[in-house]
Amino acid sequence: MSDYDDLKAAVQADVAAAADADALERIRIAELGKKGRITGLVKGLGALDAEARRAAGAAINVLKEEVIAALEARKRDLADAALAARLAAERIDVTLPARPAPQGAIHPLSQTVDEVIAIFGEMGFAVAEGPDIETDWNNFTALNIPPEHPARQEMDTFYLPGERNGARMVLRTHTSPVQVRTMLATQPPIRIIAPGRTYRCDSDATHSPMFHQVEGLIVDETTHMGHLKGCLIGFLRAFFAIDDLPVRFRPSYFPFTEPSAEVDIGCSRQGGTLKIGHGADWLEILGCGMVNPKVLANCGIDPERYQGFAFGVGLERITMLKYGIPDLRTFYDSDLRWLRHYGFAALAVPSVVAGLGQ
Ligand code: 2NL
Repeated sequence: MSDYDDLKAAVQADVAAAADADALERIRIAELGKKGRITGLVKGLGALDAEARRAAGAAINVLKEEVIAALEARKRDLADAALAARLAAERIDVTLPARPAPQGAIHPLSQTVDEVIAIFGEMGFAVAEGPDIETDWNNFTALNIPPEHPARQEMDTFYLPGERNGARMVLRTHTSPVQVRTMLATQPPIRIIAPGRTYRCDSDATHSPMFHQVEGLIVDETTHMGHLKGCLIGFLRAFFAIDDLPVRFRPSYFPFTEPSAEVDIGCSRQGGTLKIGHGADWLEILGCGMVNPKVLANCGIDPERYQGFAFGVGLERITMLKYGIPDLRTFYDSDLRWLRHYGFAALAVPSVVAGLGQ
């Protein structure tokens, strides 16, 4: 037993009741600070004789150590309790499903371009590209389209103001000028498709001033109309994924091809709904022909030695037919709900071998 047991018990009770680190610090100052109770006891030792001072000093030192130990133990307990409370409150449920990341989608027109490239790529066609702003010569003159031709009128073609290097500039009305550039730059054999944006001064429910086209061109020494027919029948059957799709070639006229043809696919319109692939009706789908020898000559290719075929397809039209998109104008609205509905998964890259769509 020591003379300080009561004091020790009182301090221990205070320590046990301290709710936080601040309360503990207040106790430390009250007991061990400069004016603290235990500090006062040490100061009082001087008044005692040597014998009593030694005994009391030892007892006060023991008391001091015990109070310090009690303060530190309580401090540790409070810190442990605070940590335990945080761990409980911030516990992560690792079994919850991950938050979905925002997903993009491939625009149906991009999907169609990729499919068309996959089909013609398999047949050995390379992809060629060129500028949207073209010379009047590349877009019209080289293609044997005379100055008085209706396509050249302001109401059909967007002409740019002024001239560039003495040439009148237009927004290309088809992607043929890409093929003209290819013929001017390289000698046959040529086997290319030219997908891209095209422009015509026309805007209603079925015409947009900006639209998309794929043109194709083969030039070689022995290319003939049989190649043209086999190539386009193969393309249409692969694109619409109908092995026995009926295809019909109808005589037509384009200044840049001779002979020229329009191509129809079999369909039915029974009950007011269009169904591709069977039935008694026909649906016009593209234009084609043997490249006019004048066009070859204009582009620096000897028409006595070389001949070829060309075709042009509207991409919006075949996309609407294949994927059942009823309104042309929705292609350019940038409506995310529309894109999520009609769009395609980014990783489902079309390939003829792995399957084109979806
Ligand atoms: C259509 C018709 C066609 C071509 C485009 C072409 C290009 C060159 C030479 C000859 Cl460089 N022809 N292109 C030929 C026939 C038809 O498009 O109705 N397209 C939607």
